[in-house]
Amino acid sequence: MASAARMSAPALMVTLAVLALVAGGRAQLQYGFYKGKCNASDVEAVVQSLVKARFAREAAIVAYLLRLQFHECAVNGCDGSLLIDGPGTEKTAPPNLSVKGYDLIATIKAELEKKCPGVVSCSDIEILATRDAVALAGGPPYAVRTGRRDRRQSRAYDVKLPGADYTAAQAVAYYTRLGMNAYDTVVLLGAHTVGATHCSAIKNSRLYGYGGKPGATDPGMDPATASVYKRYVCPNVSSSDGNTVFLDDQWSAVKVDNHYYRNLQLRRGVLSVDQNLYNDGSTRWIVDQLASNAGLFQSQFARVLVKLSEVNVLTGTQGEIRKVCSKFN
Ligand code: HEM
Ligand SMILES: *[C@@H]1O[C@H](CO)[C@@H](O)[C@H](O)[C@H]1NC(C)=O
Ligand SMILES: *[C@@H]1O[C@H](CO)[C@@H](O)[C@H](O)[C@H]1NC(C)=O
Ligand SMILES: CC(=O)N[C@H]1CO[C@H](CO)[C@@H](O)[C@@H]1O
Repeated sequence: MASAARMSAPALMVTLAVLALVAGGRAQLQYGFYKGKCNASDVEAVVQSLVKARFAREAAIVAYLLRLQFHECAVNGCDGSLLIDGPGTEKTAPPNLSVKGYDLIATIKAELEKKCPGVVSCSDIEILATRDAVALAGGPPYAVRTGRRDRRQSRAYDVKLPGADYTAAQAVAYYTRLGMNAYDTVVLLGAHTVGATHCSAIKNSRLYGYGGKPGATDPGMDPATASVYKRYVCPNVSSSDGNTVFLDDQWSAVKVDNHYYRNLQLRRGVLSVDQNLYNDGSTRWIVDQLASNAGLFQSQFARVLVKLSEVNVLTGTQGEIRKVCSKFN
């Protein structure tokens, strides 16, 4: 083929049109996909107003939605399959048992079905709602492309999510399969700037049985922090298993900021996987860079959330637009 530089303008346009047709075999996501498709309603504005109302009542919704987007997109792509109810669906897999926010997605869907039935996919609602919650929580505003469709399949045995005790190398390897690199991985884990876990996630592995040794505390945890956890938050009794442990400091638990990385520098990461990003020399520089530059974290966080939101999506005539997010049509 002649190079574009040597082509006449009409020849170039024909060439571009042919290329567009070839690419069009698989429909693409696009900005403002729903513009003009929902009668007089602005779909993105409807989503945003419902997220805003929920955020005002419960700011932790930002954590629920971020985790929901992660669990959705990491398993067969951002396809709404996490939302399906019933025996053996993705939702029933152990890591999903503590995912929350399904009710908000259902509320948004119901509202949009009233305005334009069968138009807006559940997978797009998940991505738009997360985007809106992140901005409300002080995170970066960012544009997302839409036009995702919902998969007609959801299987618990497809769910392979990373472990809380992963090394940095294991975490990076996990995200490499999703098209991410080490830098992206460290930025993605920055989602742990919001939300919480439970004592059961750290008692045995970090506070009372590190390395399989009874009574051992993870030496990689700042001793003062470990002692606060042991004394006040997660005492060594089984009744503390369900106690809340904020992944970032309590005051920052619903704020999307780079404080998480500063905590890692102080060896106050909560999950082993968090602290490992700093302990490992191959990712430590990324933690240091994000910790010292709040603006950089904001722009990078937006970038990786967009990247995550486009993993293995269905478009065009693939899948379906569900009527109810928890059920196939
Ligand atoms: C190696 C990767 C990751 C591991 C091992 C991991 C693990 C965990 C664990 C164990 C919890 C606590 C769950 C509980 O106790 O109920 C948690 C919570 C959370 N995760 Fe992750 N996670 C990872 C990556 C991500 C990513 C990529 C995101 C989002 C982009 C994310 C967002 C969240 C949020 C927001 C919470 C708090 C949820 C809440 O407060 O309800 N995580 N994660
Ligand atoms: C517009 O609203 C009406 C009434 O809800 C509905 O029947 C129709 O399908 C809507 N149009 C579109 C494009 O969704
Ligand atoms: C924690 O409790 C268990 C069971 O009661 C006990 O065997 C163990 O020694 C305790 N560990 C520490 C570090 O206190
Ligand atoms: C939040 C949620 O829907 N959790 C569900 C996960 O799966 C179990 C087992 O099917 C359900 O009981 C939970 O309600």
